[in-house]
Amino acid sequence: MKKYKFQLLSLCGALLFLTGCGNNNGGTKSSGALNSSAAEKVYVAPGEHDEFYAFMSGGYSGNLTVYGLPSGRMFKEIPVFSQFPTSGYGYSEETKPMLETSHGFVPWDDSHHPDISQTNGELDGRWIFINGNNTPRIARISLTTFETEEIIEVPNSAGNHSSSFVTENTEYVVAGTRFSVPIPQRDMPINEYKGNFQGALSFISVDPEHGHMDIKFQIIMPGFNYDLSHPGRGKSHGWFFFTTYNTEEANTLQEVNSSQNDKDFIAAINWKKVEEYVNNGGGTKVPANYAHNIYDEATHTATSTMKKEVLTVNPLEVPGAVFFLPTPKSPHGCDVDPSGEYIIGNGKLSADLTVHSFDNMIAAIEGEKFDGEAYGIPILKFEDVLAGTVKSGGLGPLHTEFDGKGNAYTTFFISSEVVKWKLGTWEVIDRKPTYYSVGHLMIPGGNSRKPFGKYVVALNKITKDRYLPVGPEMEHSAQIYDISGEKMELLYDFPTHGEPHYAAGIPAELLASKAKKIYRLDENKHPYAVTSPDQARVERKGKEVHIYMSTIRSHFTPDNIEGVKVGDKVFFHITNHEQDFDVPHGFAMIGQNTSELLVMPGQTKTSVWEPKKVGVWPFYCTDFCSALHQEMQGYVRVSPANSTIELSWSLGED
Ligand code: RUQ
Ligand code: CUA
Repeated sequence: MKKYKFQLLSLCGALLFLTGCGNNNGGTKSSGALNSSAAEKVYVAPGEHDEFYAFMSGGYSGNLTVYGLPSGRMFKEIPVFSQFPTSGYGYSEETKPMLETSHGFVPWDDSHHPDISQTNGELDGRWIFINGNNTPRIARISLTTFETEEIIEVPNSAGNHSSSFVTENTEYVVAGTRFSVPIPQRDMPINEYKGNFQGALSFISVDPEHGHMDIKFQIIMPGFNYDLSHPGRGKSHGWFFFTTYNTEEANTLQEVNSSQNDKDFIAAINWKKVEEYVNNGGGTKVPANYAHNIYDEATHTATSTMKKEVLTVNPLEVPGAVFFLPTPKSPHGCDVDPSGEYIIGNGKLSADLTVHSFDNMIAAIEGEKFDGEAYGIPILKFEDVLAGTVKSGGLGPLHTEFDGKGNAYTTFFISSEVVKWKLGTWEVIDRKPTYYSVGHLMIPGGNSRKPFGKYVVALNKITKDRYLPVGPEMEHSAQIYDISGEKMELLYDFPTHGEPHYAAGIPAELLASKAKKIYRLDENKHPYAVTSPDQARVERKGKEVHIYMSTIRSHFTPDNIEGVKVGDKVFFHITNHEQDFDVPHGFAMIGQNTSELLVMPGQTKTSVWEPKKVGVWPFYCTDFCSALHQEMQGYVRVSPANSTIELSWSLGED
C-alpha cells in the first residue's frame, strides 16, 4: 500500500511536469486566449462597470481582495486579520481591538474561504465571512461599507480550515478544526495523540438583524483532520458535511502515515438535531477563553470582549445526528450541488470523484445499515451512499463548483486542469488546462442554490512564466473561462494578491446600489468626534493630550499646536468633515510608530504619537485630496518634559 502511494505520487510529479510546466509557451499564446472574441468578452470599456464582484481570499496576506469580473481588475483590498497601513486598520485606536485574541494582539492570519450570506439558499449580499486559519477566527465583513465589522475567535480549534461556510439562511457560519488538539489544551506527550486528541466543529450563530456572531455549540469529534465543509441545501438543508483525512490519527510524517487508509470519511452532521438538543438544555458548558471583537459603525470604534465559556456537545449523546460516509483517498474538497442531493468528495490522491447521494444516505440511516463505527459514530456502507463515480481522467481533484444547469466543474491540482462533468450521468463533457496547478475555482453563486453560471475563475497555485518575472516570488494567477457554452473557453489571466484559496462572486446589481458612499457626519457618535470646526480643541489629561481635529479641503483645524511635552501621549482624533463620495483625508505625523490614517468622509479615527524629541514637528495629509493638498499640513511644538509652556492651538493666526 505504502509503496503504491509513493509510485502514485511520483507519477503525479511526472505528470505535473509534462502537463504543467512543459506546456509553457506554445499552448495558450497561439491558441484561443488571444483571439479577438475572447478579448471582447473580458473588455470592459473605460468608465463601464463589471458584471460581477469577486471576493478573493488573501491567504497569507490575511485579507480579502475585491475584483471585477470579467475584467479581472482589482478594486480594493479589505483588511481583515492583518494590520493595513494603507488605511490604518489595526493601527488606529478604533480598530486595534479587532485584532485582539486570547494570544494577545495578533495582527496577521491566513485567510482561505470567503462565503457570502444567503437567504433561502440564494446570495443576499449582506455580509461576507472569511476564516483565519492560523489563530482560529471568523470575520464578518459588511457588503455595504466593505469593512470588517466583527471577528470572533474559535476556541478548542487549530488550523481553522473547514471554515467559513454559511447555512442556507445564514443561521450559522461553520468553522471546523483542521488539526485535532487536546481539548482542553494541556501538557501531554505528542505520541499519545491517538484516541486523546479531538476535533471541534463549531456552529456560530449569526443574528439575522445585525449579523452578530456567537458560538452556539461545538461538536467534539474524534481526532481526525477536518479539511473542508459545505452545507446541505434544499432537501439536505439542516445537514452539514465535512471531509476528513488522517483518520489514521497519525502524529508524525503525515504525508505517509495519513495515507494508509484507503478511505477516510465525510462526516455528515444533522445540525438541526444538535440545535434542538442544545435548545432543550443539552451539551456541556466548558471554560474557554476567546475574543469577540465588534466594530460599531456609529462610533467608528471596535471593542474586544473576552468570552469565558463555550457549549460543547458529545456527538454520542445526540443519536442520529452524526454519521461517517466512507470516501476514498484523503478527500479535500467537500461540495454540495445546488439541489442538495449530491455530496462530492474529492480524494486528492485519486483520479476519480466520489459522489454521495443524500437520499441514499437518509435511506441507509433509516435502514440502520451500518458498517461498524468509529469512536461510537456509525459508519455507513460506501456502496449504500454512493450515487456515482466520475472517471475523470485527471489527477489530484480538489474542488467542485456548479453552474446551475446540471454541470459540475472540478479542479485537478496535479494534472492542472478544470474538468466539466454532468451531474447524474457522471460523464466528462470538457476539460481545459490551467496555468498552473489549480486549487479552488469559483462560479459566482456556485456554492448556493442559484449559481450564475457564466464564468468560472480558476485560482492557480503556481504562476511561473505567465507574467513578466519579478524575482523569485510571483503573484498567484487566476484564469477566467467563459462557461456559457458546452465547452469552456479560456478568456484571460490576471494576477491576484496573497494566495487566494477560495473566492466568492456575486452579480454587481446585488451589491453596487447598496454600497455606502459616505458616513453621515450628523450620525457620527464617536466620543471624540468634532461635528463642526468650532468644536476643534486640545485638552490635556495628565500626560495624555487629546487633539480634537477636523479636516476639510484643504486644512486641518487646528494646524498649530503648542505645549506638548516629551513623554506625553498625543491622541490625534481626526474627523473628516467632507460629505462627498470618495474624498478621504489622510494623516501622518513624523516619527509616528503606528501608520498613517485614511479617514473617510464623516468618519473619526485616532492616531497615537509619543514624541520623544524636542522640536517643531510637522504632520500632513497623505491622500492627494485637492489642488491644495500639498498645503494640507501643520506643526506640533514639542517642549522639554519640565517645560511650563501652556497648551494652545490655532488655525489661521500668525
Ligand atoms: S484549500 S486548494 Cu480551500 Cu485552503 Cu483547497
Ligand atoms: Cu487632505 Cu490631502
